[in-house]
Amino acid sequence: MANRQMSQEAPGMREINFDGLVGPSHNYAGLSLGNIASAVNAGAVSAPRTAALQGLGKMRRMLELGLPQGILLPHARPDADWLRSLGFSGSDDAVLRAAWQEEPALLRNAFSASAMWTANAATVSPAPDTADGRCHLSVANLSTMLHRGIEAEQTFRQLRLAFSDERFFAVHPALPAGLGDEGAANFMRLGESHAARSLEIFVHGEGPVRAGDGRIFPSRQHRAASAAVARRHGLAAIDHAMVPQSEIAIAAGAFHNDVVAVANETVLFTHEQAFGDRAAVHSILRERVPGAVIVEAPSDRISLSLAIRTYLFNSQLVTLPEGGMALILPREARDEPAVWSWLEDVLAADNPIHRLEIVDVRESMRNGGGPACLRLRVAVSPEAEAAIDRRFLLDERACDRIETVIEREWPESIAPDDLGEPDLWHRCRAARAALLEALGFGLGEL
Ligand code: SUG
Repeated sequence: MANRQMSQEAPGMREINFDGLVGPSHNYAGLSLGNIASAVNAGAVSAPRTAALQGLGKMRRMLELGLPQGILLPHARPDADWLRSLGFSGSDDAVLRAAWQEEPALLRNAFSASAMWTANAATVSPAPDTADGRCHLSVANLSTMLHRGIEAEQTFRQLRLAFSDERFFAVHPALPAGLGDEGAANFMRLGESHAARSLEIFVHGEGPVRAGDGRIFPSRQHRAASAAVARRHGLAAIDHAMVPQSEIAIAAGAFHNDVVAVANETVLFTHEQAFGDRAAVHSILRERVPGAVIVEAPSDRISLSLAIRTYLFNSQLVTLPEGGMALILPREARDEPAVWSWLEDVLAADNPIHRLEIVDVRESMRNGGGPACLRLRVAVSPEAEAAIDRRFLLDERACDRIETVIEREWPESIAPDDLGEPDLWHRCRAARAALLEALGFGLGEL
């Protein structure tokens, strides 16, 4: 480890997961090209209330494990202001009505609850890794997908509010749209501990990929975007690496790298075909991460398509307060015998993973978002943690308040044609307003 002798330690650091609460407008409009689950479920009837309760259940589980848990709030949807920027005018209802009549596809985009997948909200470089010793957050522009590109403005506002203390945090706005940036979904941090100066791995695609059947899969993270984020965050050359995503994985439906790999402290938990150059990734880890452990699923036991269908690698890999690591897996991974038996072998082997926790986030999964997609990781020192706006941090009481609002206000179901119904527009707006009030936010703040 000669290369990383300048290791900075920030004692007592811990990682907070900020989950996106599933918004009241959650629906299946099939908006994401290259995301197989989103395409397969297009036109299905969604269950926003169940979806939000499932997500909240995962947050409660993390608290039960003794881990800190944060929340990011649903964005205002349907987004009449965005439609106004596209030339519709009048009151919110007039704008939404005109969009539904003239360009229903635009209204569908303005309706998406996709801000729930906060792994895509930003890329986060914790303080030990950066030149100025602050935690840097770069809002993702998500510009490859129309519905996701709408998120950056409201995400920026929320992150600026949550992490407003500039002694500890620097929040950067989104990059220009030409540089596709999908945030932490194509990013991994590996080091001795959350507190140690660590290696940040940025994973990018290299142009659209054509699958064997002729389908085109976009690469959503551009190399130049990752490089810009690394520069803005003040990462030393030795502290970061740019590695290409595997085209085979993209063509199999891994539109983000966090569908096929996840890292935590010393451990990389990955599919054999996750990276364009597997050997290069292994040698980077060996050279730059002391004690790196690679837990890899061989393709002959877990095919890529099985990994993507079950979202095995979209689990959260977390360090438990008592030591060791747990995998927070989607129920789909439990239900597949081949996956479960490989996981049992992982538990029995010599590595820090010693606990498997199953969560049910099926409503999100049906749009291509597993447990890891639903959270943004921010590792902080105790002082920085104390500077975070408390309203974004959860305890059981806050979860109870949120649950009451979801039960009372979130629609039970949304069918495709409901998107044109004024009653649903009003309901979504009122539901979000009730949530903000319950958590002590003014409408104008967000
Ligand atoms: O961007 N799905 C999201 C899923 C994001 C998953 N995030 C991570 N892997 N980190 C996406 O493709 C579907 C919405 C729809 O089709 O209505 C959607 O946007």
